[in-house]
Amino acid sequence: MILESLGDKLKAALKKVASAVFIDTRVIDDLVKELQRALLEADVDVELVFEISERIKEKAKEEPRPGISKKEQLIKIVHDELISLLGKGREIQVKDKPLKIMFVGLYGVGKTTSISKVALYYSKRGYKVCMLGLDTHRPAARDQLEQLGEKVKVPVFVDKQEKDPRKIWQKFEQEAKRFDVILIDTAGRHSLDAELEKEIRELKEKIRPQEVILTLSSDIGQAARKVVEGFHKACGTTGIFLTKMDGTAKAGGALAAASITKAPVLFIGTGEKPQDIETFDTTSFISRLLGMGDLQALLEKAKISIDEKDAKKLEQRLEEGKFTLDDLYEQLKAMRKMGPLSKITEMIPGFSNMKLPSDMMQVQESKLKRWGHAMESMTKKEKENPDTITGERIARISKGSAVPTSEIREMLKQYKMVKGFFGMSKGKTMSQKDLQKIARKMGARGGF
Ligand SMILES: Nc1nc2c(ncn2[C@@H]2O[C@H](COP(=O)(O)OP(=O)(O)OP(=O)(O)O)[C@@H](O)[C@H]2O)c(=O)[nH]1
Ligand SMILES: [Mg+2]
Repeated sequence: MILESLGDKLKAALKKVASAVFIDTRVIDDLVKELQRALLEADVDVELVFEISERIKEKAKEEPRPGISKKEQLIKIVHDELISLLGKGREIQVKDKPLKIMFVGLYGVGKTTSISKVALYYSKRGYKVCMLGLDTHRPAARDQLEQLGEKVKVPVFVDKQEKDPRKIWQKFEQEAKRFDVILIDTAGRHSLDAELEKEIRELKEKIRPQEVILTLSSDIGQAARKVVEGFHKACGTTGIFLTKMDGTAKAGGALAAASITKAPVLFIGTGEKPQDIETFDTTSFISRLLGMGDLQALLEKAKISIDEKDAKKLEQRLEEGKFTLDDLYEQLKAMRKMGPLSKITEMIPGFSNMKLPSDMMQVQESKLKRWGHAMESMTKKEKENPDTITGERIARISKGSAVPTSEIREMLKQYKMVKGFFGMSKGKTMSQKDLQKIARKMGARGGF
């Protein structure tokens, strides 16, 4: 897939959001950081990356609409911001015939090749298409266009003697009117210098095309902004043909720069052959890039295993220092559904960089069941304040539930441990040492 590595990085960042237990500023900051790294690696303009980061942080502060979880809201914000980063695409309609499309761009970016691709695209759709060669700068340009015309079976108009492209247009203007779509090839330069600017401006005035398409090579990277802005200023580009998408991981720069001038990417070139053309639809491109299908599934799964409201409640209880045996039990049940705690702690903000032994907090299903039974034999007060459970009470509970006293003691120890564990980590990052201490204690008891 195009921009595979950018896609992978964005997907990974969003998956973390989807599986996070709480969405707090740390999750948001981490997400933004990862997004920045991924976009910069794909060569998106630094300023644009900064803008998108700020907007995501700002929007993430808003309360989600009813029925939408904080997670879904955050993923939607990223999705929408990426779409706005690339700009809304559009389809060129062949309305007023002939539709004149003039192609401009620097040397060797793929103008002539792209014209033959667009020619094939429209002729396949039943339109009468012709190509007109106005690149008088490079001697071989007109031959190249003729050859491409033969390949895609579209008539080509060229004049190999005439040096002034405006005169060539004059000569073929009448004849070209018989066609639905006229595709006009112009000359490139190494940079958008005064000479090129003058040439395309004069041509545009003379031809009055409905569309002026800037052909841009997708490996242009950070330089894209300057080129896009320059051409837009010189000749009011209406859209972009992005070439060579097959050959670069850095296309993010060119893609994102397109939105700067509101001249969207209309087509992308994905190879050297005339059929290597795709129309560009921002929404579906972004959905593909982010793997929205996968993400949706992940969100669903996360919803089943841990209810966000419950998670919030738990967070609050922990903050207030109220953590009951019921809470422990519910958490352990939820964790069983989601997988080992070490996996889950990766998703909890603040715990993400802690390395837990993989079997820590793994409670066997059967043991968890017995703990449940023991809890049924406890009073509400006991569950809310397990520290008050003395040896005598343990014996009573054991009798009532048929759970051995040793297991009840173990459960109470676990409770203390988890309470301490969360209490310690809330609001500050635990050191690796703290953690190892706890892990050793827990591991030694072999419980969860
Ligand atoms: N891989 C790949 N190569 C492409 C693509 N588009 C164009 N090319 C190649 O890029 C090279 C330059 O293409 P041209 O169409 O001659 O470029 P141009 O902008 O017309 O060049 P000048 O007229 O000299 O300014 C050729 O070798 C094309 O085959 C694309 O989408 N993918
Ligand atoms: Mg050319």
